[in-house]
Amino acid sequence: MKGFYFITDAKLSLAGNRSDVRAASKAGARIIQYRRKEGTTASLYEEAMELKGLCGDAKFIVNDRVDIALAVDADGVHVGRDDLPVRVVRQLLGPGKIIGVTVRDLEEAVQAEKEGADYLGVGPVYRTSTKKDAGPPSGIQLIRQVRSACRLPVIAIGGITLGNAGEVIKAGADMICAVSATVAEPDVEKAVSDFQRLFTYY
Ligand code: TZP
Ligand code: MG
Repeated sequence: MKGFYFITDAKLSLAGNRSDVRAASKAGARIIQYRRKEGTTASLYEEAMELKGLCGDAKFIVNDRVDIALAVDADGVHVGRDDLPVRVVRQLLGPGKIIGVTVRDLEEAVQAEKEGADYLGVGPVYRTSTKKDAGPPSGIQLIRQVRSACRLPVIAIGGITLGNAGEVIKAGADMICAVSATVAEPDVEKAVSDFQRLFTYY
């Protein structure tokens, strides 16, 4: 799959998750991830249920929380090193669901592929202040390395803007994810459309 991967961020958002998800879906985002680090399980469940209904043709992925993904019958889950291991997530979700894994180096990428991930979230490619513990930037070199060593779709994340997204796609990213460059923009639909359009050029 090629195109834009949207992630919610209620803290950075100007218009709120609901409005952002509607805008991202309208602009043609291929995947929409519900990412929320705070709040009760009840409120996460309720919001996930609502957002899933606004995704249209985009796949709906829940960050971290396998229980919420199962509860709302999401298309998949995105996990990182602080979350359940991929093989356990697979046991819980079954074969038909999407499991995305955050990887920060080539070794983690190869490992995640072996364990049965469906796509690799690679980064942070550039410096980012959106995720405080994202680690040091990898640069586009890591995108190239993962692209040539792994067969899974590569989703680039971290500090990506309209200005640098082209070189990230050229380095081999199948999808681009940009949080602050979309949710913190006054016109989220336009911002996502602009990213999505890059895939017709590169
Ligand atoms: N994972 C790695 S970097 C990141 C996440 C969730 C945040 C990316 O945000 P931004 O604003 O696009 O740099
Ligand atoms: Mg996580």
